Amino acid sequence: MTIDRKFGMAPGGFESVEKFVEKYRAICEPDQVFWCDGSEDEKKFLLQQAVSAGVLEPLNQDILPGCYYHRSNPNDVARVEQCTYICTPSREDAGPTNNWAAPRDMYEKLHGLLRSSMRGRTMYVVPYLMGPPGSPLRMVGIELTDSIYVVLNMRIMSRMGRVALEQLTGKGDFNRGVHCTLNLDPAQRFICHFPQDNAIISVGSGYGGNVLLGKKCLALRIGSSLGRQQGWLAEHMLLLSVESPTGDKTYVAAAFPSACGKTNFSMMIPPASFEGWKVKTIGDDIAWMRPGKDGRLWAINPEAGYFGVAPGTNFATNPNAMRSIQSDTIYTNVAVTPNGDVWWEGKDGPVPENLTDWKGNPWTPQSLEKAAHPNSRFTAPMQNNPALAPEVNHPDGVPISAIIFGGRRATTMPLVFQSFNWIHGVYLGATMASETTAAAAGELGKVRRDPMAMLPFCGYHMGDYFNHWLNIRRELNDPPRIFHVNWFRKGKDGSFLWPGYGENFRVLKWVIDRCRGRAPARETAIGWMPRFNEFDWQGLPFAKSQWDELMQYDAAEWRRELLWQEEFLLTVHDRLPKELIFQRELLISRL
Ligand code: GTP
Ligand code: SPV
Ligand code: MN
Repeated sequence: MTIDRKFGMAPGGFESVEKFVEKYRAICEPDQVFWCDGSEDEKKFLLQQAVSAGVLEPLNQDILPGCYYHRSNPNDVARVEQCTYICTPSREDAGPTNNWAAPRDMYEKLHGLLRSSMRGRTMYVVPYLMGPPGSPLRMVGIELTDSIYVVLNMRIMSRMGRVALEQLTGKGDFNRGVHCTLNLDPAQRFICHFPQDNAIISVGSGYGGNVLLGKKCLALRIGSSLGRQQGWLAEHMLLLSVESPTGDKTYVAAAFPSACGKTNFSMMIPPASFEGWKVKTIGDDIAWMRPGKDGRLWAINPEAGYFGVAPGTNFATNPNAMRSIQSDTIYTNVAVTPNGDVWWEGKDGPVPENLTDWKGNPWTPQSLEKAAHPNSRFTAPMQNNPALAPEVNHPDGVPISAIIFGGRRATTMPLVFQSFNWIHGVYLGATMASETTAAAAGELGKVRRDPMAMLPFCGYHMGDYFNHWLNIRRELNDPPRIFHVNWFRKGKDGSFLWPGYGENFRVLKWVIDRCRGRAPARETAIGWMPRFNEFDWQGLPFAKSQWDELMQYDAAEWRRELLWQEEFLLTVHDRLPKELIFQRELLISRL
């Protein structure tokens, strides 16, 4: 069978795409080159191929129509920060928070690994568009990959195929991405970014953020670097709209680190007592934001699907996610039931008696290991989301009123507080910390600094990044208000003090009311805070004593926190904006 094919049309910039493909065809020497057009026929064909190659397993098509299952190599189930490199000409430009390698050395090493690497395999050419067609922020990427799983995921996560080629400008300014699975040897796993060439090369992995190059690699690492040069922001943020009973809409962006609640927050359903309030999803992971002509900050979601955490997802915590993953979804590393349904820890209903776990082994409730990997995921098209906001396709995006930063903190951080102003808000983002999760390989539950949830994703010097945030303020005459939240504070018995999920709407409503000048607050040393009786408690019995525990800031804990913050700020000290040092001094004197 021949699947060597190309498009009949020749949109602008097509020649440079061909040159790029030809360059890596010559290096990788695939048996064939397959140009993806994004059509339905092609999807059917690729699914068939993936199933016959054993890459995907069809799930029960009566329960989960169009859904497939994929199991990763157990050594390859999360992002790998230690193998991720920013290859700028000078080490200083990558900064102390990134691994760095000289571009020439890294190209040489990677091209060595890529040489003849696709013999006996197919090289797929995946043109993809990040952002709505016609958006001033949109970006085209071409990902070359030898993984059919990557192609089928990119098809969900981005606007893939013809639509992307049609957005080429003819200046050759598309992202050049190369992915090769190699033999999944962790010693030969490299996720490398070349911002000055708008290029990415990823080898030795087949998993999510390592290989779906439009997502973390382009939309955040390369994106943040381009954003700095061009005056916009690429952020690890969800985007949502809140519609009040009277019909006014407020748009909010929120940055929480990986596996800290973005997908859940972006799809939340307000508690029943909030009649007439609606929350709609614009994005669940990434936001590109630029100052508009009107002096407001406008945001788009560059993605077209959700690569979401499965464990903990159920009809009580996130009904909209559950409805989004009933059809045309790829499940990765969850457990499978004997009749071809999927299961994970924290799914609705009783624990099944017999499962095949994420490693392919038989599993029963007595098994000591988890049935689903803690970082098991679903890949679902955003069109499946019943709460999808129509604005998701607006080329200009939506004007943001509030930015929320939040981490996973068992102690220290209250449920919510508001910054005094933009610079103080940038300080809150810059000094954020969170417990590590299964989304990245490494130790779990360790508190680490994760500025603006961008520690693994900022493609340049973190000090320059903070400066860029401060500079953006100059382009705004109506800047978003900035808040800090923590859904994960624990009481003395180790359980969460706050119910979270849909109940987070109460916090969101306070945030929106603050932006609209409708809610009072108390000025404290750390920021503006709601009082117990100023919070909207309709439908939720919540004890004042629990609220006090949830909202308190303890002087001893904060002294320790400040020392930690300083430790981190010292690492980026050479390019740290002085404004942030002043903020720290102000905070100390207030405390
Ligand atoms: P990435 O896709 O890795 O960027 O993660 P994310 O930020 O989208 O996190 P997600 O919404 O998938 O949530 C991650 C985990 O946190 C899941 O297991 C959720 O069940 C849990 N979680 C989300 N929101 C809350 C909350 O409000 N309270 C509590 N206790 N847990 C939550
Ligand atoms: C994250 O880790 O923040 C994710 C999952 O959204 S991945 O795409 O693997 O980066
Ligand atoms: Mn994420």
